[in-house]
Amino acid sequence: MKRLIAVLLSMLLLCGCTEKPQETTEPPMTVVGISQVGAESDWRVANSESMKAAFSEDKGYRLLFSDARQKQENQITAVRKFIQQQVDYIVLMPLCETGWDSVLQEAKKAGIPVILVDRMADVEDDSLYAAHVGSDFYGEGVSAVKWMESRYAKRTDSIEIIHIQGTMGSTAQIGRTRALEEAVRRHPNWQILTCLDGDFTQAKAYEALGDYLDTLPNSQDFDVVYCENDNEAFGAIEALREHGYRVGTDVDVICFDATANALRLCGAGEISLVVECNPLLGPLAEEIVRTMEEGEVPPKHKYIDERMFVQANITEELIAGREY
Ligand code: GZL
Ligand code: ZN
Repeated sequence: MKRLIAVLLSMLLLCGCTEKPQETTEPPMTVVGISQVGAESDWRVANSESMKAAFSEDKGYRLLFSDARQKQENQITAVRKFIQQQVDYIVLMPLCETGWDSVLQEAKKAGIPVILVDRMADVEDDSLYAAHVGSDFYGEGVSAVKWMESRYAKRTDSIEIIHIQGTMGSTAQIGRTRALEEAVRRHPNWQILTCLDGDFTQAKAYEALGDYLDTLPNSQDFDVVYCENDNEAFGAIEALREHGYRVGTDVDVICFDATANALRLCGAGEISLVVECNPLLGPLAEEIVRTMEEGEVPPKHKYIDERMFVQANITEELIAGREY
């Protein structure tokens, strides 16, 4: 009899049917589709890293990440793919402001909330996105021209400015350009010598400024190169040097983002002013998703605080202490 019980027990143990079946207690993953502009600048690389860290698996997210290589049509294709994949949320860093209405209508029809990060999308109906988190690009430009006003306050001769713009039609370019153009209208002795398209990249800024400097009579003086991001400043400095200009002495280079390399060049006196544009937007975007997961309504717009740097307030410790 004992043997029978022993055999029965071992059979029970073997089929494991003595334990309760393991219920999977993990909540389902939240699937997030992210459409990123590209990898055109140090800022963009830091922004991508921040987004990937915020929407990580251990926080309960399955992340679908698409790099559009700076083409809006690639972003639209990616958003359509996310809709087909029925993701829970779409996070879009829009390359430029226009051209989003129809694809965001499709997302709305599919019941998928869209969160705009960094730049803005200019849509007829702002119910096409649930929330936006980014920078006040016009405010960044105003900070830069305020610094120029104090720097050149005593000058009565003309202040010649070379303007290298970022990706045309992007909110960052629109805001930073508007601030400069308004200031030039305010100051009769300020003059924009030329406006070049740097597309937020080092290579384009180097090429565009180099070509322009080739057309100038030897050592024509000008006062400022207003670069709409750090990487354009890196390219501009190369071109200025190759044309015999002493950067920081003959000409002031101004830029936006405040990545580590730009801060180092500013600390060395090569870049005169760096206006911060914070790429660490991942946690703020994730907070929006979490708010919506909890059935709450997130604020429509959230702007991240930013500051300015000149050589006097830059130290190695400051640079070492920053996340990008
Ligand atoms: C600004 C961002 C801009 C950065 C550039 O928030 O959109 O795009 O200033 C980046 O470096 O390419
Ligand atoms: Zn001058």
